Amino acid sequence: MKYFFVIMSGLLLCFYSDYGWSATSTSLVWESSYTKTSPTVDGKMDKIWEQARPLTVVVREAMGGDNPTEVVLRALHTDDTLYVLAQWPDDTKNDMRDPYIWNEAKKDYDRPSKPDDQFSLEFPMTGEFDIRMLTIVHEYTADVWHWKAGRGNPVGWVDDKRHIISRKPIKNGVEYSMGGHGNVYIARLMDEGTSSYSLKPKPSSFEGNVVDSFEQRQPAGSLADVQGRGLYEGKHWTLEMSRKFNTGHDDDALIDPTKENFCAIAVLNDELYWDHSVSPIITLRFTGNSK
Ligand SMILES: [Ca+2]
Ligand SMILES: [Ca+2]
Ligand SMILES: [Ca+2]
Repeated sequence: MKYFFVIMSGLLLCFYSDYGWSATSTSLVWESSYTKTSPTVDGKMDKIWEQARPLTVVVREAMGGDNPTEVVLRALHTDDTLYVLAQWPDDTKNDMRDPYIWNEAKKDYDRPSKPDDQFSLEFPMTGEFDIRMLTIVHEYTADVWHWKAGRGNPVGWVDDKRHIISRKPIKNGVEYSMGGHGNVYIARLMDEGTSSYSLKPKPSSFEGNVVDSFEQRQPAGSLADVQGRGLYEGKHWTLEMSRKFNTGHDDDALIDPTKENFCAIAVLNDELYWDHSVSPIITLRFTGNSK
């Protein structure tokens, strides 16, 4: 399948290159504080989070750079695990993805596209990291922790994925035409294992006007590495996520607490696919390590 991005005008490419999103020019430093007491990953800000220094990061629409939104990040770590807390404003709580909607005239359910709120944290694995997936300049693979309010969230799991961005065709890659500037191939892969949700068959008779089309389950394998729970309160999402520095799975980035680690975040507020807001590259730095 080939997609054409009319919006990928020369103007937009100029905007990108002027914005200077490169790993060498990052000025955003996100400090993780060492803790012996782990926070509980439940979307509620534990007392222990007061030890973590907040960092405010502005995310903007990946296409066009509009709608600046402030996300407050905090990080804590134990000897082997990273905990992150993210808080961002959102006027609309969307915690159901593509539900079945009863159609009274048809006496049947429809399943129109309806987004759920999402957040992602990405770490580079190989190549030249860039938060923009639609890039003809950089090729890279990133580890992506992709939280979805309507899918893994009810059971406290985050989709653990990889994004592979290449200028050459790749397995499971979708080809994108960059409006005369060449092509880019993007694969968005789930880690090995079992995801925390699956598609539920359409109900054969009336079960309510809106019925969730996903059911949750216990994940397994490399898809059971990132825990996360978001809570919506006062027109904000508060999300806690955790993952071991080293999962032991080769489809995950290794986080080294003795070094600076590059990362970036993205927010999807009632948006689908390419509509999302991204941050500049952030430097995650670990302080107070006990060993
Ligand atoms: Ca908590
Ligand atoms: Ca929303
Ligand atoms: Ca994994």
